[in-house]
Amino acid sequence: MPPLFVYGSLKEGFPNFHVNQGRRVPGEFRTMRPHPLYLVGGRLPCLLPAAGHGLQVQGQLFEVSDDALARMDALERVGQPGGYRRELIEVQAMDPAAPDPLSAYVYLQSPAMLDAAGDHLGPLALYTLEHARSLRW
Ligand code: PCA
Repeated sequence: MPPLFVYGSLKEGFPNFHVNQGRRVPGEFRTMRPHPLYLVGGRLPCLLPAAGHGLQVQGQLFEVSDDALARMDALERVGQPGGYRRELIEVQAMDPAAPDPLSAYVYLQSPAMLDAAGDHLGPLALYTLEHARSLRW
């Protein structure tokens, strides 16, 4: 089972971390390629599949069981209209001494949802606690 890369509310210390039953891989990670990360509607962090646009996005890596993944898939409404898709992405540890990049699951949003939502902030390299706390920016 590939690990899960989280960049938003499922990070340790963030509002949905209680739903994340994974085991954290120490350190910080980032996407190998730039990806657009937007804060949508003032609060929802959305990573888009458009590799090559935006910035390399920072997040955390978790070893996950089927059960843990299923709980987070339900939270992110995977497979439902307007929900996230879970796909594989290449990530690397930010520690320069770290080994090679690896493949990890990540929750992506569709550009159509972003267009429909209207206002968005970004592209961002990092979703912060300030973003998580602000209902509007
Ligand atoms: N939760 C998932 C995707 C966006 C969000 O808020 C995450 O933290 O990666």
